[in-house]
Amino acid sequence: MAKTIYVLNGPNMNLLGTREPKKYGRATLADVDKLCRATGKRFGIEVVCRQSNQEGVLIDWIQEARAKKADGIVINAAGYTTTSIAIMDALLAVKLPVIEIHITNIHQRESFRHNSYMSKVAKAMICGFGIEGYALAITGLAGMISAKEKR
Ligand code: DHK
Repeated sequence: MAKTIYVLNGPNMNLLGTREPKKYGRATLADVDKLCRATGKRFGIEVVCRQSNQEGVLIDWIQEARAKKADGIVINAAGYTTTSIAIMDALLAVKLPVIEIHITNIHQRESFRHNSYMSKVAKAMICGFGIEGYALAITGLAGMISAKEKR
């Protein structure tokens, strides 16, 4: 059966390309979505890309991923990473493999960015690779999904 994963981006990620380019680079969210779809295609996985500035909308999409029988989630919860117990609970509730991703190396930044609620429930976390991290996250998740299939 065809596989699907959701790639969810949180607040301000719609501003990629113009937002603090020294930290986040010049690539836009459209570039990220394109990279994600192309990476998924290499593994025969359809990638659903979504971005919202609102916590509840992100939670609805996490629940939708489960309802639509998606195989996993890649999430950059951005500013909600360090605050949202509600997003963490949604990820726990849907019982899908989750990969957390950040464009920057959050551990080299301010200490308030270090404590990630997503890391508490994610299978793995990638940070500091720029937007290439999304391709790495999808590649890793694709490996997990196919390993699970073989079990
Ligand atoms: C993006 C954000 O918006 C910040 O709030 C995080 C993350 C870091 C990133 O590197 O992709 O702290």
